[in-house]
Amino acid sequence: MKTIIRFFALILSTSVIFTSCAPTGNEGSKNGALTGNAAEKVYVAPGEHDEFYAFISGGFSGQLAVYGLPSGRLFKVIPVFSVDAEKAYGFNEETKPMLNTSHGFIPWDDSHHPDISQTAGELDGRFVFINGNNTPRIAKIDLTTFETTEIIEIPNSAGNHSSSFVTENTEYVVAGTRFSVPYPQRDMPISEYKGNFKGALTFISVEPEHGHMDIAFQIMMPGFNYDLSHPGRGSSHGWFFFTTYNTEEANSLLEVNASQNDKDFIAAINWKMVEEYVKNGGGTKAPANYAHNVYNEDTHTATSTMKKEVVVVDPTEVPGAVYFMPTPKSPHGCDVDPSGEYIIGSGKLAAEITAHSFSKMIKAIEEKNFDGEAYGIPILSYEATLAGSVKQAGLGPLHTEFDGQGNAYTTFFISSEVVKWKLGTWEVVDRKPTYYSVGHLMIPGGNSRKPFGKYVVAMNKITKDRYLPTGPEVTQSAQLYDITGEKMELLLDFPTVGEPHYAAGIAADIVAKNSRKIFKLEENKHEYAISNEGEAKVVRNGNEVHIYMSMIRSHFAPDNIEGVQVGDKVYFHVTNLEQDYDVPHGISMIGANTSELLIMPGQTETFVWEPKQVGVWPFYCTDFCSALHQEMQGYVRVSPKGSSVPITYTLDGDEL
Ligand code: K7E
Ligand code: CUA
Repeated sequence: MKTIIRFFALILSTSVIFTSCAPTGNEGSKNGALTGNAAEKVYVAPGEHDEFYAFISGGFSGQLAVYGLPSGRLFKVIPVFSVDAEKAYGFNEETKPMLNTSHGFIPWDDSHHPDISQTAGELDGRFVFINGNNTPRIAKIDLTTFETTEIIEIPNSAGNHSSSFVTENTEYVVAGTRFSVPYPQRDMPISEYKGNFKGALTFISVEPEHGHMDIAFQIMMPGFNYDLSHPGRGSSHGWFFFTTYNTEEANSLLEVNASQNDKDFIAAINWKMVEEYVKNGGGTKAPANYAHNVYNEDTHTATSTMKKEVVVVDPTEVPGAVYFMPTPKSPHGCDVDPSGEYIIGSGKLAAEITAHSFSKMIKAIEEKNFDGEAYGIPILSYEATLAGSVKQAGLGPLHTEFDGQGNAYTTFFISSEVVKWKLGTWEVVDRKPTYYSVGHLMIPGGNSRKPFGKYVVAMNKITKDRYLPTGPEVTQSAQLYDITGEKMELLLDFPTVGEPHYAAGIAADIVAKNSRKIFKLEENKHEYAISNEGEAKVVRNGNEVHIYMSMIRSHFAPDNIEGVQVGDKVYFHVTNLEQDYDVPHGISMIGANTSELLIMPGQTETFVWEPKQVGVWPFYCTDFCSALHQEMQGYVRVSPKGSSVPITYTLDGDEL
């Protein structure tokens, strides 16, 4: 038995099987038999707009990238969990608090699963949420500015992977722990994992008007690994489903020791019941320490608050709220179809895809059709909840999406393909190769009651020979398929930034009309903002020098500054006075241990410069903003420490 598992583990962990093991009906050519008009279908003429936005996670880049579909054109990389010198995120004083955690300032994370906010089960296009795996966090991106405006750290959690999926009215965004950890965290032998570690499933409430996040409660589950999740919808709204692996609770050599059980579980959580329980005073207010970081659009500044308490719920104290559904072979993906009836579990080591039925699950609960329990949580009989399974679909199923027409599409990592099958009859309808080793796939609106259909995007781990080589490190990629016909059609390969895991897509017209063009100067409440050049000034306060600076085509005010000394901390507080669309200015200072600032019209940003050398040092605009952009520059005179040179500066050519 162990050798067989080892063999599977080896296949899983090593390279790609280039041609599909299953019958493909495809000639294994490099383009998957592109038909003549594929180019036409992805061609978006110069000046024309794409039909969909695709938000594709950056994986180990920690960011979220925005593409257009069907063109695959990259529009923006939104910095979320990692510093980004291009946008000064994590470098300027305003956004540094966004990356604060209980471990201090953390400049990076691993982001996997974006999900778009919903109203009544349909995408409303207000926010995108995304998880940071490594130092557990959930971020919210505002789709009027395409900027990260809130990050909340998740306590009692580790490898925040079964995250960040939203319920159908965005009541909650959910964060589930991949790694179980001691609860409360403490110094203890790792060998005592079993029975002592816990897996927190965290429900973060999202306030309807502004989307403000707050941890509502954490359910302390047995010490399994909680891998992925999706919300119920329609009839199953009010429930949330999480795949688990390592129900063996092994703590070493998991590739063997966590593959012993024939079935792991999908945990079904009746969150409405837990919500009610907490509302009535249930749960324990437990001490905790986690950061809640909020970016304020009026002050253009983020603040970080450390929170000290979280409501913790023991699932055995809320009978009827939590059940386990046995699911074969270390399931990874956990996907719910648009009707809410089918819950699909993809066993990484299984040859078939398992579909549970929500209505059968409810019946099994009513009839107490149990097959034992785990840590006091009832295990439902496998046969009682099983709706059906897709047999011999491929090797290594990972994730499933839906087109809203009764079809499901599942990725197979090992056999590198997307397989289309029918909900209810479980028959395979079509299969197309991916290049290569596909992870997630995405149909715009796939995690909602109303998918848009039309396209599926497959996101691949490996590209090998698909693009021009760029040394040992080659690009990751996405592939676009037309799914309007009975058979899928490969249309396009496009490179991605970082490793794409999941993505979220939405019709462009829902989002584009709300996109901000400028920030209004009169609404700028930044502590160091100025509203015209006359307010520009330089103020010394001990060894701190604060420069209140403005920028407009094509000069800075002030531009010449004297009286700065070695050892000073010089704060450049810079306001862009422009009120036109698409006229940012930048600023950078020689020897500054930070990035440039790229400042949008009406916005104020700050960087700190600590001059180390005496001399006269220039600064300049980094964004080619006008014909006289090269003239947009200035000087700072730096004198020795203790020098008697007074603070002076020039405004409009006059020295003050
Ligand atoms: Cu399958 Cu992190 Cu969603 Cu990647 S995970 S593939
Ligand atoms: Cu301002 Cu270039």
